[in-house]
Amino acid sequence: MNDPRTLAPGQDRGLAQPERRRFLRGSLALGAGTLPLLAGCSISDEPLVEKALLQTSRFNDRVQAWLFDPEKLAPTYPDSMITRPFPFNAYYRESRVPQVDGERFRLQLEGRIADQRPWSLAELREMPQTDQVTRLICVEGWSAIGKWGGVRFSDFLERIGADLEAKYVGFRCADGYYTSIDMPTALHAQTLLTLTFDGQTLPARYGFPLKLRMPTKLGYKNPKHVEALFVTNTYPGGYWEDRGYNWFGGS
Ligand SMILES: Nc1nc2c(c(=O)[nH]1)N[C@H]1C(S)=C(S)[C@@H](COP(=O)(O)O)O[C@H]1N2
Ligand SMILES: [Mo]
Repeated sequence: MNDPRTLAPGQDRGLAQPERRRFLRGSLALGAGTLPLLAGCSISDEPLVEKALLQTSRFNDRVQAWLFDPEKLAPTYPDSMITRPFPFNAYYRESRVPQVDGERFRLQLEGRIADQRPWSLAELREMPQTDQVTRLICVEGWSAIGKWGGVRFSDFLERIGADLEAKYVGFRCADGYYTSIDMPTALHAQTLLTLTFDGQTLPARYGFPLKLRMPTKLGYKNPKHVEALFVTNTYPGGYWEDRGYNWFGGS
């Protein structure tokens, strides 16, 4: 379902090629000093330039601080500041949110993970739970405060014998969405594999049955409807990341 090609015009908000190039060139101004690679190379040398700009774009991302300071905590808020109603966002409209059967659901584990036994929701609920009230920031220009609860992701990765020296954790979702994160963020104290929103079972629109919630990352890095995760050293990309958004995507 939710093949982007079947969406109404304008609904796939991916960056078209010219926009993407402009987006990447925007980082030239910021990164000129760090681009010796570009000296003597024509700006129309697209693949090389784009590759350099993409690297610069990543390097200059204002959130790179997180890469070097994994101990830093994102702000948390009192329950009274929770945004109600909390906004919904996806690459499709709310009526097309996937309906996942929680009884039959099993989280699939792949890649550099010692114990790849799939997990039921009941088993995940038996692990120690924690919740936090944090701000979700969407690149489309809105932010909202919500309360998510679940398993600390670092606890889960340790429990399943994930290779914590690996570079990436990738996610596949029930709606075809996918994304991936760096291991330091996966192990960050505020990164939660969430089962609840605002004290209730995660509603379908906010990602039932599982959403990976990271207050240190922009909205698009927080996958909803997670059905499989894998640990890898091969760059996995992401749905919006492959359409020009920064991979690191911190907030
Ligand atoms: N599976 C899936 N996860 C997703 C998305 C999506 O389209 N599908 N959109 C992302 C984006 S861009 C945002 S801003 C948040 C929105 O989460 P919310 O609906 O709980 O506000 O989900 C993120 N995770
Ligand atoms: Mo977003």
